[in-house]
Amino acid sequence: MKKKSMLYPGAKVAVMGLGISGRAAVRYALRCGAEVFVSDNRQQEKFLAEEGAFLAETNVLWEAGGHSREFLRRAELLLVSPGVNLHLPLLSELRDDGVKIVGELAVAAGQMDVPVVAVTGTNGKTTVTTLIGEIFASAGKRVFVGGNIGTPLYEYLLHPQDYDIVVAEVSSFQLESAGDFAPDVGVLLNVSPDHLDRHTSMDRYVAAKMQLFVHQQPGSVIIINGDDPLCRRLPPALSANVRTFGKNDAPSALIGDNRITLLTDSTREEYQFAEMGQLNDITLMNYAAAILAVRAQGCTHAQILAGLQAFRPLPHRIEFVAELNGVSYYNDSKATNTGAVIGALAQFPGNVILLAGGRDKGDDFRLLRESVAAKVKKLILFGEAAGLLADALTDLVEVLPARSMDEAVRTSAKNAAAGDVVLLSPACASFDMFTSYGHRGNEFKKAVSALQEESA
Ligand code: UMA
Repeated sequence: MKKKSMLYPGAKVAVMGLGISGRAAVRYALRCGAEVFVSDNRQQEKFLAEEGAFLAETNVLWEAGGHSREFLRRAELLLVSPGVNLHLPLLSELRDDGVKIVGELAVAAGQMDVPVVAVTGTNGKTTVTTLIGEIFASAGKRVFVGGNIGTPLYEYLLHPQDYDIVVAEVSSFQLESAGDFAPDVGVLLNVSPDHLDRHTSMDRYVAAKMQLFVHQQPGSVIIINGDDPLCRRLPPALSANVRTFGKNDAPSALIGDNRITLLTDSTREEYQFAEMGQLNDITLMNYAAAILAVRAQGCTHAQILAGLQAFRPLPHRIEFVAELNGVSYYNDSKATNTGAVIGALAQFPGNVILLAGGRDKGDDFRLLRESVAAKVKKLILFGEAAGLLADALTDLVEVLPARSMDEAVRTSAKNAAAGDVVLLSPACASFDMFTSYGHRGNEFKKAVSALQEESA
């Protein structure tokens, strides 16, 4: 049942951040008849043309170059973008002024009268969200796929009549300001250190992830990775309707050799993937989570298999790029934390030349030591975090520096022998040298193509 909306005609609503989420928040708040004003900490000269045009078109009051208490305290409700750190002192002052501070999940909570499946986790969120969306679509449902994946939930709220079901990717940033957001099905894929520069400790990061479950209603479903000790840290009050996936401790979805078996007290349902080639464990774990989620919403075995078969893996995730002189090149640019790199290295038998580096997010690179010692023969480092990575790993493996992606790829080619794997799996954010992880992965692919052309 729908709750009363936080946004109503005449409400004074401020929006912090004029990015993708903030602009959608403004559109939704205006649609609700609110009086809207916007605050962004970038200087006005740095606004993109589309952002300037948006401000002109919506004709909202705005401030740039910082957030001021005077401007924002006039609001009764402040909608924060995910990138806004909720521990900013200004936000405490505004709370003291009586301003209610929430994010997009809190606004959407209680406003969605269709089933909601929400997916979080350190790695794999976008893949599993996309996959769940595709299975629902192949089962004939009109599905809204949004959240951290790129389309804010405000866009759903603007056109709710168009959809039968919502699948939301949700980040730890969004969960910190989620209010009583309560999905019908909540999926937690895995938890390993990430974004610790913002969350400041693992306990806080895990607590943010657990927010996905704390307001769920009786009958809602919790799906977690049963092999991940941090996912198993579910508060005891949340133990009803938990389904697990993994290899150990009798999970609800058991990962086998290129197959997944769903097990209940009375039934056994097999999903075999022989015709899709040999799937690695990361893919099987993602598939298992997605199967449990769509099964909880009534999809049949046949619909699920059809959706899985139609699904194409997303780029930049252990993506095979080329083989050149017997050396295989893989682009795993989406690996922006140590957990993702450990998962990627586990997929190769050894002889890996690893390309890593970028902007540090507070990760402890010593977590890579065991995997690097076991699998990596040379380490090529670039970007701001190259020194930190070298400090953590230099006694284990030869380290070579690179100033650009092109140089990193050329150095790896010079140092590789037939049978080796060259893997870009950076363990860091991309923003020191690239505009996004996609840009970084594309530059890697370009550099590999250049080598191919030269060798041809
Ligand atoms: N800003 C402020 N004050 C602040 C911080 C930021 O004014 O204190 C302003 C910036 O100047 C900029 C705007 O806010 O104008 C950017 O807002 P934002 O960082 O929240 O980014 P959006 O463009 O709104 O995109 C956000 C998510 N970004 C982040 O979580 C950092 C996107 O996830 C998401 O796709 C989008 O909303 C739609 O929901 C991106 C991401 O990197 C992909 N997510 C992280 C991840 O996946 O690991 C969590």
